[in-house]
Amino acid sequence: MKRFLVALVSVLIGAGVVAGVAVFAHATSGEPPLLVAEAGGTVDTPEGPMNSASLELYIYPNNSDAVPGPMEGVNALYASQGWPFYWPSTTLQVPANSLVTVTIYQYDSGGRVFNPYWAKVHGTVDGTMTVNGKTVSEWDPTKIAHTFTVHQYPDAGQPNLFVSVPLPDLGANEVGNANPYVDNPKVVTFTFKTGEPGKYVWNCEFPCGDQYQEFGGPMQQRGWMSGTLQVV
Ligand SMILES: [Cu+2]
Repeated sequence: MKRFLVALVSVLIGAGVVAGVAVFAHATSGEPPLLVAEAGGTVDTPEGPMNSASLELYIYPNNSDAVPGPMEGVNALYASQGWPFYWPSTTLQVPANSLVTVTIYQYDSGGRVFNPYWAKVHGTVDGTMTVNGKTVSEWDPTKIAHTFTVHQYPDAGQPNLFVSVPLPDLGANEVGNANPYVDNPKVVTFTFKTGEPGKYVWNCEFPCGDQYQEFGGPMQQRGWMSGTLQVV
């Protein structure tokens, strides 16, 4: 009986450690809550009718009383860093086999993107986006704030999905520091097609962080300038 109790206790301790590690890992991963695209109606396309959905995202230059920024897990530790971030979440879900329209309200300043490839629009319907209502396929590489760039895992056996749009900057003197920051953000819209379900990652390819080549800080911390895109 004693041996049984010792075994039972050690199993319980083991389970407790596993549960503790799981809770700790979740707390430190800082994955923001899931943001599900809003379903739209059926749209006629050259390939026939398709479902549609839409997502709205905001990019703020820093957090504020009105917009606290990502606070999940370890992200709360970075709340005072003044990092730029996507809002309200970087954990995105969109429907499969659909036309997904994303609108991004961009409130941050920027500068030159190292690689002009990221100043061009890739992977959207017609290869275009709109900026404040005007249709374009690229932007001045010296006036980029961030990018929204969807990749897939290198070894993923799922449909290819690559979408990247440059997000135009505001002039440094145009950027406010309190919500709503400024009255005239750059408003970017673009539409892409999803295929069968898959799990993708997305990030910003404009080095808006710190440390090595400005690719540290918010660039490498989930919840700020990178996240996941689930196609379901
Ligand atoms: Cu960025």
